[in-house]
Amino acid sequence: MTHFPFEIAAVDGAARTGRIQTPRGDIRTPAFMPVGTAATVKALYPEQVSEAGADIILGNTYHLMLRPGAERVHRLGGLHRFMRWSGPILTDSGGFQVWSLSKLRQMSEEGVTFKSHIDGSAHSLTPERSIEIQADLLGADISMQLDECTAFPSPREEAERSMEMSLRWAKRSKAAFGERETQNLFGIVQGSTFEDLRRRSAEGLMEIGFDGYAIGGLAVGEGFEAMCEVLDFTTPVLPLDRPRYLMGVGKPVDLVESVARGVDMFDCVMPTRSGRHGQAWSDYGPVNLKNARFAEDDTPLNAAIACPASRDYSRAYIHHLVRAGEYLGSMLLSWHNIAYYEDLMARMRTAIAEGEFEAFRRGFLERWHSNEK
Ligand code: PRF
Repeated sequence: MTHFPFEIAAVDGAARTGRIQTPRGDIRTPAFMPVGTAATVKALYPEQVSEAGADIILGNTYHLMLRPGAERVHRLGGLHRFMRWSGPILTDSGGFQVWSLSKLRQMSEEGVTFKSHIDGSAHSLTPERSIEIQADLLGADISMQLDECTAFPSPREEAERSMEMSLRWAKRSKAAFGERETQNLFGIVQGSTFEDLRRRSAEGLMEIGFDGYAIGGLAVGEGFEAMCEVLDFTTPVLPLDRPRYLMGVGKPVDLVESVARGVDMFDCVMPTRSGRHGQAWSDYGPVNLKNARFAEDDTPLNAAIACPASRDYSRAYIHHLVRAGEYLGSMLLSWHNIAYYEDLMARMRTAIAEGEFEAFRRGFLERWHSNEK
């Protein structure tokens, strides 16, 4: 087995900081992965993403298999070369995106068939085909098993059936992946909000043996408290020495509370999507730059962040761009939001390394719940 080395430099409570060493560069953890769904972190150049502090980005099997097609990306040299991102890439397996985006999907033991949200054409994904797309054709550094994201709420019987099928798909994903020198494969824990199902899922995955363990099926409507509770009983079951990845999460406060519960990796469309919708993130929550109160605000979004979008442009200017529907408004806000998210991760890494994570967390929560912006 050739896990990427994961060196944990410091532990503070359940929180950990360290680095995952990949052939394409180190991933400092806790890590936030900007989402590059369609071979682009929307509205940003790869250089901006990297300079903002991202060590790794996420790509999507579902979108890339539909457009431009996984075989085409392969003929063009793989996803890294195609999009000019030389760092590590983690790809999601497609199950969740089929679930949330496609029309007329049909799940069976074999896999999932669905119609494209783009042109209605028919496609299918099996655990084996998802691995072929991710690892062989796109060339992902970290591939994810195909899973079924259980809807919330689900009756226990349904959550159990779904989790057991994801476990069988985990086994098939691992068999298809085989042993690889320079690529890793993560399993995905499901089981909805049921403690025994989450434990059974984690144990089943650990028996198969993965390079890292993701927690799926959260941030699907269960709410913040329930998500924290699931993390409370799920992360302690996972191996201490392998990365833990909470999929599709979240707001800054979700990241802080999840790191406190032992999560090492995150991805979310939040910073880029909300940037395109006129929002800027800070420790105090989101602010909408369209708001009239920014019309003559000559201060920057955040002078403490070493990113031009955060430091060198006034709120008044960004307010104007957003109001006028200018592309640059989306570009600057996406850039700032990625830099803010990466800065938040860097502050958490420092706090953990210094044994000050609880103080950081308290200070953060105070700012988050204050009414200042
Ligand atoms: N499974 C996969 N990708 C995901 C999820 C999941 O459960 C989620 C749930 N928040 C986001 N992305 N494969």
